[in-house]
Amino acid sequence: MPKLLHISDVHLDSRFAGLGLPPDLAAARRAEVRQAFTNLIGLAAAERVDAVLIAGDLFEHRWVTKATINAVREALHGLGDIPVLIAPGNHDPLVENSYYLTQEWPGNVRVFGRGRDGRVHPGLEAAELTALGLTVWGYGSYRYDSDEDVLAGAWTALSAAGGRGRRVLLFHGSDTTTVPEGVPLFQPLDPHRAAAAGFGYVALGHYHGPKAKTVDGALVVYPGSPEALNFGEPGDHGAFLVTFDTDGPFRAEFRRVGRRSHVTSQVDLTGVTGDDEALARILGAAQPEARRTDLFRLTLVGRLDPDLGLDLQDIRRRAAESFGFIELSDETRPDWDLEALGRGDSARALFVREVLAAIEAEPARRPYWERVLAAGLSAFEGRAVSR
Ligand SMILES: [Mn+2]
Repeated sequence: MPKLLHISDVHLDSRFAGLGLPPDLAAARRAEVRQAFTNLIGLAAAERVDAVLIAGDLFEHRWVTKATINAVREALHGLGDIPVLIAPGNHDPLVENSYYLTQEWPGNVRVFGRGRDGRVHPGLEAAELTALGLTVWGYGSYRYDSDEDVLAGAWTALSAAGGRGRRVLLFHGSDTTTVPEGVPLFQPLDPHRAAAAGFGYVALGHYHGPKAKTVDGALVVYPGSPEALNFGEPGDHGAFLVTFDTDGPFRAEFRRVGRRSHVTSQVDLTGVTGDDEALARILGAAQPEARRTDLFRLTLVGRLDPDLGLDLQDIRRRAAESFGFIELSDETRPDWDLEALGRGDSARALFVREVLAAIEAEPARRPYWERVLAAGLSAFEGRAVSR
């Protein structure tokens, strides 16, 4: 049974910026991304796939080194006669000095959008995989930003062309029926139109979480980044192995490749009696092996005895000894007895009643008013404000 490997969004040589990673960890993550790509090529060879589809953002054009590009070319060359089809995305677009254009690529590699003259020729192109009875239509992005419906003109011609059902679309863009929060819209694609144009498998890239769904009989898949790139990319990461019969539907099986997960969660400190117990709760957020490997962004929550006075700096320092990477933010709140504190004619009672009224009037700003309350009550008691 024919088999394909569908990869996307490897983001080789991503800087891992904006995460607050120490430089050596960011460098380790870049090496792990390179390793994830090597592992995927190894998977393609081990599974004896008939073709490899790369749906864009293979590398970050702005940061990728020549050494990385050479390693990629060598790895793809190592696949021998297994065809590798690449549809560049918005991080590795076919700009003038793109390595896709300036470098020789092995004979088994085809980059959609790169003409025989080594220049950009935008538009949807067909690659016939005759041995598989499959036509892969691909589009090479050549811009960093584009909210243009670049396939708009292609659908009618596609509907008229032969080979329905045994067609694959390889494309980097946004499935307009499910746009994840915070992901910029890039080359919008309506999967219903792709299904109507006869594509049985829609091999997408751009969204970084793995997703597979059936739309009007077409299997529409985002493999996601094989190694998670930030805290917006929780869960398992990898690629999809795709199989199909001559007449049957396409099937896609997820294979995990990513080494480290990004974990965002809360740790409830309600009821702790001191630093040691708080630390124990934080360590309890993950298994010891996961603490070493995965990256954690934990928020401390819950209501604490106002007299407890946790030493957060010390807790942070001790937690860091057990975690490979941990970010701790404190959203705990003192467990004041507000009803009692708000009774009477004291300035403090008046203050408490005013703040409670403000919270009631502006529930959306509750976190702000609770900080006001904590600061004010601490001041009334001559206590230092923690944070
Ligand atoms: Mn991407």
